[in-house]
Amino acid sequence: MTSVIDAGLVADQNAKLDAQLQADYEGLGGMLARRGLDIDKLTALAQTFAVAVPSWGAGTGGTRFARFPGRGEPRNVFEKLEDCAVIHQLTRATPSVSPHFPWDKPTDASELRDTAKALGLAFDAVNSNTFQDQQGQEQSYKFGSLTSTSAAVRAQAVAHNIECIEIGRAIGSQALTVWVGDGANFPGQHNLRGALERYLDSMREIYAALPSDWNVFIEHKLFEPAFYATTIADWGTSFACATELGPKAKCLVDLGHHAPNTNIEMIVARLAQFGKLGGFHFNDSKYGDDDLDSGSINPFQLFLVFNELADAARREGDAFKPAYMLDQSHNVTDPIESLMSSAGEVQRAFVQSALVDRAVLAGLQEQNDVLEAAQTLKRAFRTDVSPILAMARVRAGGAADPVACYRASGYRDRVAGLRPAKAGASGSGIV
Ligand code: LRH
Ligand code: MN
Ligand code: MN
Repeated sequence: MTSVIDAGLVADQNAKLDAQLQADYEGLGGMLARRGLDIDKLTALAQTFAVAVPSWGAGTGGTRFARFPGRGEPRNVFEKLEDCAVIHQLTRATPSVSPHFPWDKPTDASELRDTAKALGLAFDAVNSNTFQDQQGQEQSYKFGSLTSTSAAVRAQAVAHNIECIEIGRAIGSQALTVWVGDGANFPGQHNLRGALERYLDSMREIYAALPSDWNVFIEHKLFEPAFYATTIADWGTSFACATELGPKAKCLVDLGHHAPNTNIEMIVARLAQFGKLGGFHFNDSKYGDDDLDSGSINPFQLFLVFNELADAARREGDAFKPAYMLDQSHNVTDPIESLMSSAGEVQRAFVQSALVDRAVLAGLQEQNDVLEAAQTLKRAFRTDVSPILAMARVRAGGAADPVACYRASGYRDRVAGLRPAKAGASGSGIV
């Protein structure tokens, strides 16, 4: 595996933090031991955690309103992979990348697969894009894609999804994520039922093209760009469609795609209970689909999601393997730093959820000891597991402090010299 950041520099940076980390680790280990928990087991557990990086998160596409180009932005999928390799090298928690087509469409899929492999990366779910018109495209998605009233538009959108499956196959992916912006901006624009019927007809064709070991993830989103009635607006519609399509169809929960205050952990529990939890797009939000870094606004919600995942894993065993992916994009931080930070925050919630003694919690719930049950979760959430996360990284060859190490490496300066700045323009096309 090629190390993009000099391994000697990582070792030097870690050495500087070693004494401090050992002391913090011992202190936390003692505290956890008093709670009956073995810190080394938790560190080993932390090392099993993996979350995929969204290729589009490596750019500073930013907001829907403007582009403020970042220094050294990747100009193509190969440069995005290089940035993703940095993220994985330092965090050891992001061994795969989720590409988006046609943004990342390769001229040679095997070259893409081999480049990723050489960088120590694999591919997670591939994403299709029928929410945007591409240059030279025959039919426009202005009035919808898979739900369009035009058979020609639907056929084009279906063909694009099938092409995504073909590219995905060639690069070793095993899932297709379908998010469509289709919907209505005005009452009366759509026949609400008719649009969903057309969606299902289109999805049946895509489903039929899935290889036997593939899944299709249906990603719901409450609103935007459709502001009156989005066709796949909620987990209920997503669940109904996934059920209608068959066992390879599952639901994908993007944390930012719900109304404020929605109980997302309960959605997670419901989907897991009925075998339809396909995966996640982790991010955070205050208002809508804000695409902020994971854990930056509501870390307790993230913990509660992982609390449900831990419960589901205990019930379902090894068969329970939802796909973990990040989905974030904004333009006020260095995307590599933000993605490293998000991966760490999701991993933190995963480790914190393992601090909950599920048998004890079940007993408290049985006895209706509400206060102690709530405190059990709070105690886990309040525990600062940072030394476990740092030790997990160091033991796996990563960085004790990924952001500090990345800054010390001068990677951004180096790529800024190699990758000319893109002009700022309005409308990034990132949704
Ligand atoms: C839609 C979405 C979906 C897209 C990505 C770019 O808002 O979350 O996952 O593919 O953004
Ligand atoms: Mn998403
Ligand atoms: Mn989104």
